[in-house]
Amino acid sequence: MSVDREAPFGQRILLLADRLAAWSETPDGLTCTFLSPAHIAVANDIAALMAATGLVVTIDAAANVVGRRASRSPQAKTIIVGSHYDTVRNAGKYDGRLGILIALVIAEHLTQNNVDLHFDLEVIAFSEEEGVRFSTSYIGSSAVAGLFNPSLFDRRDDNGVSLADALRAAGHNPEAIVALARRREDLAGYLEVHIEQGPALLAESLPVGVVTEISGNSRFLVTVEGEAGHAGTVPMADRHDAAAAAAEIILMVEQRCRQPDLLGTVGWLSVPDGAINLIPGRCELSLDIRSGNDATRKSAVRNILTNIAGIAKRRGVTAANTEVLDAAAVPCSPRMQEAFAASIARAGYAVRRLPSGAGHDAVMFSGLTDIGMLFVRCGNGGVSHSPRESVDVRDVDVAARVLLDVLINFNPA
Ligand code: HGY
Ligand code: MN
Ligand code: MN
Repeated sequence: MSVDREAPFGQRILLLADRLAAWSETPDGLTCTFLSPAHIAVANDIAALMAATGLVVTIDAAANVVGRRASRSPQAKTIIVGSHYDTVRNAGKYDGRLGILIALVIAEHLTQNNVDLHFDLEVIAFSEEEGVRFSTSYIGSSAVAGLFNPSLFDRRDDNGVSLADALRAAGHNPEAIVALARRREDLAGYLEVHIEQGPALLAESLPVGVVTEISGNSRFLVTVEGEAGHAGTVPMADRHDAAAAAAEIILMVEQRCRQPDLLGTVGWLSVPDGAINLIPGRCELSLDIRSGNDATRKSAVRNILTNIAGIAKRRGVTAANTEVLDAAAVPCSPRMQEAFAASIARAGYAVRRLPSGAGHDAVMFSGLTDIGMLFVRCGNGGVSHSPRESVDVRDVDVAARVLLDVLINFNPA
């Protein structure tokens, strides 16, 4: 294939994204969840790609793929550039992976041109950010940031497999995860390039943007227990229908979150062992509440949990809530925002700063080092978490050049 002289980095990166997207748990579409065979295959493929670019590669105990490029400076600090390689179900090809591949191609370019950055560079493909298989996000990045919670080892997937057993089955030692934590004093920063997953850059015809902050996110698993019964014999007034209660909960969440800077979503709903002629005795659902303002988010969570209890009481069912994520809103560091803004300006583009409604691995590093994120314009109205996710090769090339410029101009002191 001829090199796209207009966008050589972009072209190579999108070809690699296609290559990684070939590994999926489903015959149609892209699903790549934590430690599935497809997930393990992608990790091995990323490791091979990293090694081919000259990075020194390890797959760590949390299944992160880590490629290191040492500086010639003694006692050099490290800049981590990363994102995640797991996906949601029926995903797009670029969420997470684009950031890994941009970092990988730029590391390759630096090595090919014998550039010493005066800091060590770690390109990290994080293993689990979406929280699909074990309903817990950031397994990979929390391990590297020293925030992994060992109580998660007992968390079980839909097949009853524990996280610890899944790690062991994939050849990892769960007890080694704690040692993955990076030390504050060794880091000079964390950078992540990610698709915007929204319409702002598209609406303003901009290829890239500087992320100012990442929204806070509360997530719960809710189990509603009612009373199963025959659909043909139990009078409506005598029912304790778990699914009908869940339906009222969903509409209440939607109503409560209809205000500025607040989002509420019930992403999945399940009636275990349901049947067409059976009154649902049990219904399981997820809650995802987000805001850039933590007080707004916490207030909404309190109201929603109180309202769930009220709905349950009135309907004669029980509702049990398990919190699976409580991530505060985090700012991107002014230093890293300025680094990206200066590089975007040097590249000749307007500098647009925007918040992220989506969560990212960067959240895990916000208490440890300066974090910065660069968004890349999405097509198809900005859609993401969908096979319709799309990026333009020239925008990807711009993003790669901006990252290269940030790294070359970064003073780790
Ligand atoms: O849900 C999120 O914000 C991210 O895609 N994990
Ligand atoms: Mn995602
Ligand atoms: Mn993502």
